[in-house]
Amino acid sequence: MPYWHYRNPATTLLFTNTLVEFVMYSDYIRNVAIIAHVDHGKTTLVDQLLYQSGMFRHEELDKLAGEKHALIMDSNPIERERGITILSKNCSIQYTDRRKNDYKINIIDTPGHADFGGEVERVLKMADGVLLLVDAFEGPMPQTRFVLRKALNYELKLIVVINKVDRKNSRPDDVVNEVFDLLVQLGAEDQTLDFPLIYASATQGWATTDLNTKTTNMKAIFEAIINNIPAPHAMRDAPLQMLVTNLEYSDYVGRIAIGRVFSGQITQGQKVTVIDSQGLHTQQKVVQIYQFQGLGRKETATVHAGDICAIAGLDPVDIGNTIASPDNPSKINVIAVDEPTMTMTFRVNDGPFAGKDGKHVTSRKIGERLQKELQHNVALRVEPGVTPEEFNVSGRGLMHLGILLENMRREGYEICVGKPNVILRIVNGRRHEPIELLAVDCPLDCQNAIMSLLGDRRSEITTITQKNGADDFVHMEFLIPSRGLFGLNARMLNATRGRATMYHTFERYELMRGAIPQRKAGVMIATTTGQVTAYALDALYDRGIFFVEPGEEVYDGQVVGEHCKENDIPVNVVRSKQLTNVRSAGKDDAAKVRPARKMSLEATMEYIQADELVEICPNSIRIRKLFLKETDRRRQTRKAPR
Ligand SMILES: Nc1nc2c(ncn2[C@@H]2O[C@H](COP(=O)(O)OP(=O)(O)OP(=O)(O)O)[C@@H](O)[C@H]2O)c(=O)[nH]1
Ligand SMILES: [Mg+2]
Repeated sequence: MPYWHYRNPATTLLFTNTLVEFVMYSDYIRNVAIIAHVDHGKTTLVDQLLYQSGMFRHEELDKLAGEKHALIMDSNPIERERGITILSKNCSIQYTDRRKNDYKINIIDTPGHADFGGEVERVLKMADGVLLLVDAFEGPMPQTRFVLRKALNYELKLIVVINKVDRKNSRPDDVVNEVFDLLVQLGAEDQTLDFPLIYASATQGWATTDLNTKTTNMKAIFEAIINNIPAPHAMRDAPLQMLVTNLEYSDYVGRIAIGRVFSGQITQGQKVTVIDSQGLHTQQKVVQIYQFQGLGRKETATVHAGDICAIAGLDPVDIGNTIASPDNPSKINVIAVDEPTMTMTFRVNDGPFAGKDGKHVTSRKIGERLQKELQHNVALRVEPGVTPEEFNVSGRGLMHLGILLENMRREGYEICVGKPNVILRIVNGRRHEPIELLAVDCPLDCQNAIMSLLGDRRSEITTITQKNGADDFVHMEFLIPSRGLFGLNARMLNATRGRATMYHTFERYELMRGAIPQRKAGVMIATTTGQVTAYALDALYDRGIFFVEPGEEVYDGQVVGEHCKENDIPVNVVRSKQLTNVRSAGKDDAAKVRPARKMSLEATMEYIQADELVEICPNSIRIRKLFLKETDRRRQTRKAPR
């Protein structure tokens, strides 16, 4: 029996009556997911709810916060570095209402970046309702639309939270209207259009139902959850059904399956039937059960329908499997997550520096790592490539695949990846391509530059608006082929001197549009293996921009810079000055060192062309030509169809 049960006077009275006791159990649970566009403040809000739950000392929580956004729930290293959420996470908060009833609120924080949309889809089935956060200045953005559409599909109860009302130029009333319009566009029913509404400042830790009445705490959010999100619909007498929505691995207990019990109950030591996605049944035994409590978990003997828990001892078990009663096993239907829209080839690093840096370099190791990733990365697909050294890996976007590569690199893998391609579909014999909804916010004086950039890329404009309180800014929305997004961010930042922001989310497949311009500039290719010298770079400075610095090791066939013209050129960047006994009079000997262009992993993936690869190693990221020898490259160009 969970501890909050004992503290509930209403329940204590009913202890003798097990039936009523059980009804009470799930009545005091709420399962809620927090969804929004990227950076609208989901994780900050969950952190505040943890602080204000009274379950922890503030100093305890302060110690758990870290790096860029100093958030507790963004707990993995890449999340901390980049200040974004990548994985959905559970926590559980105890809340006592005015009538002294204790509730357990299971909260699921989700990522807002479009590439991690699969993470949102994966967890929504655990929830009975959602808090839709919308930035009080930005209003609904592409990912707001995506996650809201998913929540409506699952028929989850909606609470709207207009967050960041403390922002100077916030425009909460307009934003509420925009959310309403979005709901109408998405075909929401009247009941949903009548959504409960809360205004909040997650950073300042307060929330209110009426903007004229400021508060000092988040009570309005807790109360909205308790009063509006339905208690889980739990059938006590029905046979056990639990849906697995996440997997973890522990060295001590092996696989841990996390999910929600939809009916019946699950008990330690119990025999269960695990039904996999193909409908195959395996008889297994539950070894341990944990319930979520605050940020941690506590072992427990039994979990009843309605609650979320973690189960150790089951293997095989996968996301989407049902854990059922052996007497009457039946499967829970899961809604399939969206298919990937982008694919890339991962291949063994066969460059001259292979194995210098990483621990895991073989195709077997890479294959095993990708299989492991598939177990929990629900939107990822892996297929064998044309040779045993290659794998075709598909995901939702550059960042989705980029984070996987970043993780592998940190774990000591070396990999080469080819140019990402969008996944086409053949519908009625005709090629269709993914189309994305792109939102751009920029100063008015950049509008023309952006329009011409996007006009080239087969996009069509759907909206142009100016937000109140930001008259010199314009908000534009476009429908654009996913292909057109490659390299767009860098060019847009260039064209607007970093003053534009863009976000995109997959919208639908449409008939293939025409050609889209590729990278205009050629590259500079190293002709000699060795150490880059300042002397050589200085002599070549008018040829373009270098990606390497003096002292770096490069090899023959490596791309070391961008040429200022359209063709590729070979360059010798390891050349050093001939030493003579004679000093040249009046000439400055010191070569000028100019800054190199350093690109992030994702930027290099966007940058490369079909005849290039990105070589990703634990301590370096290089761009290289697929064929390292110039003679091979020439032969290949001659073979290629014109
Ligand atoms: N002014 C203001 N800033 C806020 C508020 N809430 C969050 N922020 C800031 O917004 C930024 C993003 O916050 P996060 O909580 O990481 O946003 P998120 O929605 O979890 O982002 P993702 O998980 O990456 O989608 C941080 O810099 C926060 O400090 C708020 O109420 N007011
Ligand atoms: Mg977050």
